[in-house]
Amino acid sequence: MATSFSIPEHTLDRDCTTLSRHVLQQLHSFSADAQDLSAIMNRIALAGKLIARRLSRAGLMADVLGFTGEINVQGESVKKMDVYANEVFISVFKQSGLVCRLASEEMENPYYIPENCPIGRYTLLYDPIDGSSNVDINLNVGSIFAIRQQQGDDLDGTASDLLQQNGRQQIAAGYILYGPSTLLVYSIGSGVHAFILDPSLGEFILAQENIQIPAHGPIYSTNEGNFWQWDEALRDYTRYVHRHEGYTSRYSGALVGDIHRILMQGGVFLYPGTVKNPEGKLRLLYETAPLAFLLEQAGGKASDGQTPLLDLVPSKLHQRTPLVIGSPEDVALVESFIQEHRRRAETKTEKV
Ligand code: AHM
Ligand code: MG
Repeated sequence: MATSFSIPEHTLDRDCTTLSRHVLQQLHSFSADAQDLSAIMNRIALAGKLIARRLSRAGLMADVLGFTGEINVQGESVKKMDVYANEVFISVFKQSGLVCRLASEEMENPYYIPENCPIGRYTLLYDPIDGSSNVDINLNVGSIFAIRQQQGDDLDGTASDLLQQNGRQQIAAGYILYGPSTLLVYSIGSGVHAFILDPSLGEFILAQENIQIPAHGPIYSTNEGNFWQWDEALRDYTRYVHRHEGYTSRYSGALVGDIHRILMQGGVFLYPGTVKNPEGKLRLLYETAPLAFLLEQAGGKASDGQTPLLDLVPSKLHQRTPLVIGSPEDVALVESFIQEHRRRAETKTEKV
């Protein structure tokens, strides 16, 4: 007997839109390059699933939480989850034949795929667990990633080609947010798309396509405990938002969650230089450049306060940079305070 019940076609279509299928659709191609990119995204997704699984049981298992007792190349105490997540990315890519090297916040030098393993043309740059101070208290953390193509031979094994490229040479970038659900947001240069991990399927399923950041938003997100260490321009901006209606402060201490909120609701995230760290805290190659690539794809803006972030060329692998990122109008407002202070400083110097 015929039934009038029908499942809306778009619901099933969306449920079947997995990450790897989406990448191929975005590239409008089944070429070898497209297949490679799709496979890389699939491996990143696998790393995300493994990390999400461990995080979800962290408090129940021995030896997951807390510090290893070691200090990393950044001079920071290493957490057990940092080491685990770093190893997960290496492990999922080692035999893949997709990348030639991986560079991360947790390794002083890039990891080169051993010669007895298949070697690809791409480089994966990543921060395996960003905001790891949140891990032990069961709050959100994230992984950040970018894909670049190796330029030249890198025969001396110093990855010097990475120090000649600006952020516009990224092929893809994104993050995985480990929150109430696990969310993967990525761009391959044609919009920004979000996927949610469906634990019953073990797949990232399309949740939102072509995300656009609002031109202006109410949120400013920054560690105001550093106020005393900031330039006067940043202090003036902070005073401005304190004295005007319509602003609200949100800061979790984990970049991925804070940026995701701004991507969805609008506003600005700031991590400026401080007295202790004039270049700020965040690293260019695997934190700020991937996020800048992503937010620009969503219609946002990112800079170090003066120069567009994607124009910066690193001088070392773990280079840090100040970060102003978010809705275009809000980033422009912060930059206007910085420009005004520069103009005043220059006029003063001319008069002397
Ligand atoms: P991490 O990569 O060592 O975790 O450091 C990066 C994190 C960001 O997620 C966050 O925005 C920032 O450090 C918070 O720093 P602070 O505690 O100085 O506000
Ligand atoms: Mg980090």
